[in-house]
Amino acid sequence: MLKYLSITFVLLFSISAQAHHPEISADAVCDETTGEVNINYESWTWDSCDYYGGCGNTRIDILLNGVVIESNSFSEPDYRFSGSYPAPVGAQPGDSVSVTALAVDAWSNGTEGGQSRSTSVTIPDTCTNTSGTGRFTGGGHQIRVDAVRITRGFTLHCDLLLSNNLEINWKGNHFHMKEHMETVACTDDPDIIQAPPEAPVDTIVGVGQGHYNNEPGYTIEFTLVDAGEPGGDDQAAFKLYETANPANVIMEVPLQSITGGNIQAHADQPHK
Ligand SMILES: [Ca+2]
Ligand SMILES: [Ca+2]
Repeated sequence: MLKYLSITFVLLFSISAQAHHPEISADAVCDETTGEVNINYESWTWDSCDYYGGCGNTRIDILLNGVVIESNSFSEPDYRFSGSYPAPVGAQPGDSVSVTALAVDAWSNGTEGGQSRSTSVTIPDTCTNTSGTGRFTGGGHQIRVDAVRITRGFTLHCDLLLSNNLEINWKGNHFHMKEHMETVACTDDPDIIQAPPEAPVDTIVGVGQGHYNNEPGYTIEFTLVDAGEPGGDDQAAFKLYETANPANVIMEVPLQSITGGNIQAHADQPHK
């Protein structure tokens, strides 16, 4: 009898190991007063607490288009939480935005984390976001990552209202961003210490268009992370492709530590 019970226990435990995951629902809602789009989400534990006993989790990340924007936990009494976050700046009506809940920590019964569930929302016809908080600059020396250099210093604002500059050189090639199209996210990860200086954000993920070797019609996707001073922990990623033919990738550098220079996040500054 004891053996039978322990086998049953092992069986139940292995089922729960496969079964644990967060659930997610989300809506994109236009605030008619501010004209801004917010993404309202709710996440809850899939687990039946009575049955599996592992419904708690101390860290559930919420991601928009793959970028962590907030973290919370599943805890008593209802093992769920909800929140609201501005939709990506520059996203157009009809664009789809993915919303993901990811279990980062282990579940309360010891089951490892890593499970995720996603849904998507559509930017409404009635409004789009144009304002964001914070900006990023490259100070001091040229920023290097892999064989790619950001030259002339750059300025990238989280919103699309102010002037931006991004110029990249690699292996004799040149890209100059002419228009910052979309800020997918400007976020502050509590695990990343961006100071000095104090700044409300540490990561920018954006999309722009510009000239590749003086020819128009190219799109750049970029990620820049400020992880403090001097700059050795800062990270960058780039992907440059033909706008009309995204499969034609001209240059791609996955997210990695920069090997020279310094990325700095800042608070907004009154614009002249
Ligand atoms: Ca941070
Ligand atoms: Ca830095």
